[in-house]
Amino acid sequence: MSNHISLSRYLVEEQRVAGKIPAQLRLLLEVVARACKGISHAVNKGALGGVLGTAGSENVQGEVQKKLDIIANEVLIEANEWGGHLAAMASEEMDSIYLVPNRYPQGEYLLLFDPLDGSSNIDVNVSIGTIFSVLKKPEGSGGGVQESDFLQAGAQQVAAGYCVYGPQTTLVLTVGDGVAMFTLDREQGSFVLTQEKVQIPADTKEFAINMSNMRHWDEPVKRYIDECLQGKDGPRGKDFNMRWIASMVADVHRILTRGGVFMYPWDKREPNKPGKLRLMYEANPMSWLVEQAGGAATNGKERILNIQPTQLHERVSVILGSKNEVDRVTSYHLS
Ligand code: P6P
Repeated sequence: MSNHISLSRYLVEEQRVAGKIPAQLRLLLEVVARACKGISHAVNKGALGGVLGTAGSENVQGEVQKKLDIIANEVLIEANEWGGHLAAMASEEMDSIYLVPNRYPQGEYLLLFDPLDGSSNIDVNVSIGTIFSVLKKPEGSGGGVQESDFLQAGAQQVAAGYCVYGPQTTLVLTVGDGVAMFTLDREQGSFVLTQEKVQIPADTKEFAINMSNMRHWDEPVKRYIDECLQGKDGPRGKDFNMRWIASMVADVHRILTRGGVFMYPWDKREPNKPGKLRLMYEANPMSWLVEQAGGAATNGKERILNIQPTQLHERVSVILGSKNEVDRVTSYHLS
């Protein structure tokens, strides 16, 4: 019998022993994990399941939707709407918020998600993932939930995580008590604790950025990357490695596992947009995970978790990972 701790037992102990989460939040996280198992199953079928390719539609971001984007979104909605722990949901794939239907009990939590991040990698069999963030419905918001109820700074999250669908299916979660990783045991059909109290090294020799955008970057980012590229003969005095998977979940998972700095900064291609990545359901959950693992996350100028959102699908510049590197890049922006 494995001596591994199941996700369920971990969450019960976070509720009972650590007093970190109430029962309703524990139930919500169990349901999200179950939905991720269902998405993993669909993803793993690939061409055999007829789930590859585009759906012939666009999302609110104006991006072509893949069939699996829509499948993953539907799995999350259907799994979470009836349990009584949620008041509403928001998704990268839906223009507006999704209110829990009146035929189901209403809960006190708001669930936000990118149902399948990195979907440009689906058809080429590269790791993708689901990112989720949990907020509490504001007090006194009465029966109805408005989009404005979702517009809370990332520091207000009560749970955040992702599930990466790669060689392993791994759920990574924080409820404010550090970061824990759970690997899907397909024989048992359950997530099993395989790492807890994850720590990101403060220093690194590995950066992640889409180098093809170099000519569009602002000067502080150009300076930082140029210094890395100069290697041990340059001001950093050491050689750097580069990775870019074009799947934030996979890049962040690597950073949580061995350190590194991930950057998707503002660039001149669309100067009126603060960045490419979405604040509410990509940057905020990933930033909380990274901070809970001892790392840092800024938009170049301020802590991402302090940003007060004004729109549900707003974008943000992201620099996150090993604290000393994030601090350096941020200092270049502020100098
Ligand atoms: P690019 C995926 O579409 C995503 O939102 C992130 O997961 C990823 O880090 C980034 O965009 C990749 O962007 O411009 O390199 O394709």
